[in-house]
Amino acid sequence: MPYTSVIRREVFRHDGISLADEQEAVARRYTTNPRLLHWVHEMVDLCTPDTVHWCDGSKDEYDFLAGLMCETGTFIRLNDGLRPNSYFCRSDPADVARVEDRTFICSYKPEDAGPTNNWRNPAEMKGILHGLYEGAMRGRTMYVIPYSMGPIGSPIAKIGIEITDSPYVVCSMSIMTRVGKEVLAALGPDSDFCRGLHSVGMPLEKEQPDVPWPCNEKTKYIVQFPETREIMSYGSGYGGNALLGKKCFALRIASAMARDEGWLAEHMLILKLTDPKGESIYVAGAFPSACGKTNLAMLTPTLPGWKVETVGDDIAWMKFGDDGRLYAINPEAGFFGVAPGTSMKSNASAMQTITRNSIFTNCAITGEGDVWWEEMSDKPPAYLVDWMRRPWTADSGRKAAHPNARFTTPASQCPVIAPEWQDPKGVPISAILFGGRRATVMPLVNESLSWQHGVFLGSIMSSEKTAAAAGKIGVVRHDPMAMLPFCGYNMGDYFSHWLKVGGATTSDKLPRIFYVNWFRKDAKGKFLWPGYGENSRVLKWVFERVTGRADVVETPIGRLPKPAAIDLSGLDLSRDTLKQLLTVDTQGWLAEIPLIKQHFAQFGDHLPQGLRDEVAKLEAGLRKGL
Ligand code: GTP
Ligand code: SPV
Ligand code: MN
Repeated sequence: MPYTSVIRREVFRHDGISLADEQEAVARRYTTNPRLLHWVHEMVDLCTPDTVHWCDGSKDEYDFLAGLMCETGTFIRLNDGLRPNSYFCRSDPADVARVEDRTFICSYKPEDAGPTNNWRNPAEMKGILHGLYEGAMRGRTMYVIPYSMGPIGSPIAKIGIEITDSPYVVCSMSIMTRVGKEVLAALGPDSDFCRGLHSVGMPLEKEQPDVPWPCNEKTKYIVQFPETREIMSYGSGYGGNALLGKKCFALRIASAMARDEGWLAEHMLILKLTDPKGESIYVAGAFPSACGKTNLAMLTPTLPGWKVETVGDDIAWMKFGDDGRLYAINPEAGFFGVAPGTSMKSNASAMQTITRNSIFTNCAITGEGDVWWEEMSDKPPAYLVDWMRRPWTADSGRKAAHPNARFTTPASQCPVIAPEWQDPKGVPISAILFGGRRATVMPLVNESLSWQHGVFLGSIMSSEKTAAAAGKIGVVRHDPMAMLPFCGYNMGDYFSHWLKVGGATTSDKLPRIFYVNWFRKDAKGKFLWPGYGENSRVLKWVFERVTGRADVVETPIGRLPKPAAIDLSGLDLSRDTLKQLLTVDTQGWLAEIPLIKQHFAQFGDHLPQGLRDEVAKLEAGLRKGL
């Protein structure tokens, strides 16, 4: 077997040394970093895999593992004439999304995890997990994945090592991050890294056949240790549960690093917006899972002459530059995007990105060997096999793709990727958008009155739950800055950190903060705003605000555009509807006040006074308007 060193278990077991000489020699071919060698040794001892494979991130390696998965039934190679070098994959129906109730933050003190996270004592949790990991990789290969979040060598980038027993994770990580020998070279002999251990939690006994999607149906743990920058994930192979660079490292662990080091790790898209004269600004946007980041990041403007290019679609790491402005990098190298709803009409750039070299998970497969999902085309193909491996036709009365079906695709293939998307110094951010999925109350767009007020608007964000996480969908919950499932420390301290960041530079250098809502509905449940490419009309207003040109109405909730300031040219939307989208629903906002107070109360002393002041100001302002 190429690329893989075989551990001779007998030698390995009885001679008392933790790793066979052969294995040691192989490991040293990749790195001399003693911390890394030691940790891999320890994990081999604990998980007892049959073989160890050090990933080099090469195309050969990817092809080899994809081929292996085709043999085991995990992957089906799609028709090369239709979608070259792409694979179709279906998960176990018990493993389809992030599991928030099985996600833990294990800080030494419970108050450092805060009221919105599941806390466990780190030593106790490690005890439980060690029990589970013991022999967990029996019959499997252990893959060691060196990866960089951010362009290798960027001062904002960070290195992680993921150990996993899932070849699906290896292939996905090589699309989503920068993997390979260059990362180990950048790590060098002395540096430290974020440790991530992942197992699907399904060891194989002798002669036991494997299944297409191994996982542990009953037991799942997604665990972060923010103080020691460690991640341990057990039992799931899906998305953010298993691709540890993404939510576990780039958000939960990195948010704690950012707090310590004075920067921001956020659940944000990054886009470049260019006006018809060729002037550009960069905008970041935090919307909860499955609430439109990928769509906005790749938007095709309906306004002539305007251009949107993509820097990132899910995560932003932002640090101050020497000029006092916030610079953002996209720590990822690929998109793990929601498939259902993606079409040439809604997101042509995403459709063009996924034409090749992509992995499709929990979509449906056509008779021709291509993928399909709801709304990909007006008319579904005559015959499909759905994500549950059942025959499917339009009158089956169920969805062909799982609502959290996803594509995994290289960012470099995106036709509107910004040329500077890999610039190691990042791009300067002029505006930050916050927004959730709200059928009522929240207007189409609203600019904050100050940084503190903007942080307040972010802190009271609420949204209907989507299929990106397991559990009931549609329930409105507070999801501050779209970070509820991703903040690795006390959310009250996180608010303070945001306020502190605002105090670290002059206000003219700070991004302006806006709150947007594409999801307002009328009495019949129809979206009031057309969304997608039409959101360019709102981006135009944001651009004009940042460059000091658009008129506003000052209200207690913030600065709203004068209705005439939103460019509706060429759009069939009545001024009446626009008025509805842009008025302050005073009664609706007043009804939110007790909910905001209740939401804030959970943080106790950790809630910064600045945000308390903002609720009081908002309430007084609304009452005055009655
Ligand atoms: P994660 O990858 O889970 O973090 O999600 P995301 O924020 O990138 O969400 P994405 O852009 O994939 O959008 C998810 C869903 O929102 C899809 O079903 C889209 O069709 C829908 N959506 C996106 N933009 C709009 C919009 O402007 N209006 C409406 N009505 N729906 C939208
Ligand atoms: C999200 O849920 O916000 C995602 C998908 O981006 S996952 O990587 O599974 O977390
Ligand atoms: Mn996300």
